[in-house]
Amino acid sequence: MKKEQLLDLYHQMVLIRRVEERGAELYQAGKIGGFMHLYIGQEAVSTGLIAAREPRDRVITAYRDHGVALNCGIPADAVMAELLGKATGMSKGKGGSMHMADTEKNMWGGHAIVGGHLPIAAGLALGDQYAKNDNVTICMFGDGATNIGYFHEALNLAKTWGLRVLWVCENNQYGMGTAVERASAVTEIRQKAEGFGMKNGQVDGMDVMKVYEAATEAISFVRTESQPYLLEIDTYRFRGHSMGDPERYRKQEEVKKWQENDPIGIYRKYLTEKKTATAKALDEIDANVDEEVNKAVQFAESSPEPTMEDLFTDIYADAE
Ligand SMILES: Cc1ncc(C[n+]2csc(CCOP(=O)(O)OP(=O)(O)O)c2C)c(N)n1
Ligand SMILES: [Mg+2]
Repeated sequence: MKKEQLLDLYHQMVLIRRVEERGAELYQAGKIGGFMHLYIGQEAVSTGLIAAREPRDRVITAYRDHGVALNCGIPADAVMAELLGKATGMSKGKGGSMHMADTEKNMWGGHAIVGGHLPIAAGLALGDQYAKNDNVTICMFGDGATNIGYFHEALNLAKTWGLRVLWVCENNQYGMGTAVERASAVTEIRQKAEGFGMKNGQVDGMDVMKVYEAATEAISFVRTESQPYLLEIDTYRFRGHSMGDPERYRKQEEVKKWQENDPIGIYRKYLTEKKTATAKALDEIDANVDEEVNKAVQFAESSPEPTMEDLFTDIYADAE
């Protein structure tokens, strides 16, 4: 990767962190409605993964989607406005936190039903197979989703039909308040691919470079072999499951231990040790991100609400 690309990854990770920190403040101030799930701690996962795709490759994820939206190139203004339910949001303020999407950027959502988007990913890949192209669909989901029937149905079809899907399990150790070992028969999620004869791998999700390398390899396999692949990415969410989670299911010492492996800190160390950038240059990126996020908040707060008429648009697709 060239220096500019390496620094762009740093920018993306800090941008996700700051957008969500401000989002949390606005939520607590009552300016954001509905559920909101923060990605803080998991930034290296989507950043490394999406850096490895080509723009023609599709991305689809669950409700912890703000980072994915930003990595796909949706501007912070549109993400912040969507969080605040404003008409200038990328889903016109009608989707909110869990439904970030922009198909022009090949970001196919933002889905709130656990596991519900896995069959949709298989459908996207089936569409590409019909169209005889070699686009890859990257489908991200949590560890909890792998205990749901949809996961098994979608992986089975993908392998049977040779669909180009990179299945990515973000194993953040918990599904709401339930630890992986309390809900899943195997704690190494990648093993679940073995039952479908599917190639699989596992990578440290706190290190953006490791994620990028593993994802590059996996995407290349899926594209050239016309076969699915399951990549387990081990990570941790530093905040609660959603806003207002009292976190009685885990100890603060455990959270602190993972926080010592902050993905942004690890990447800063990598960049400075490799002399790609000085600490001062990275601080400048931090300051630029602060400015970018301040502007996004101002944009969102001063944007109009959707109108009553907007309630009746975007319900049915026009027949072509
Ligand atoms: C079908 C369904 N069942 C239950 C829920 C409630 N629910 C929301 S998030 C969640 C936990 C999912 O955990 P995981 O897949 O590990 O994702 P994470 O939140 O850790 O990113 C549950 C059970 C839901 N949204 N959909
Ligand atoms: Mg989880």
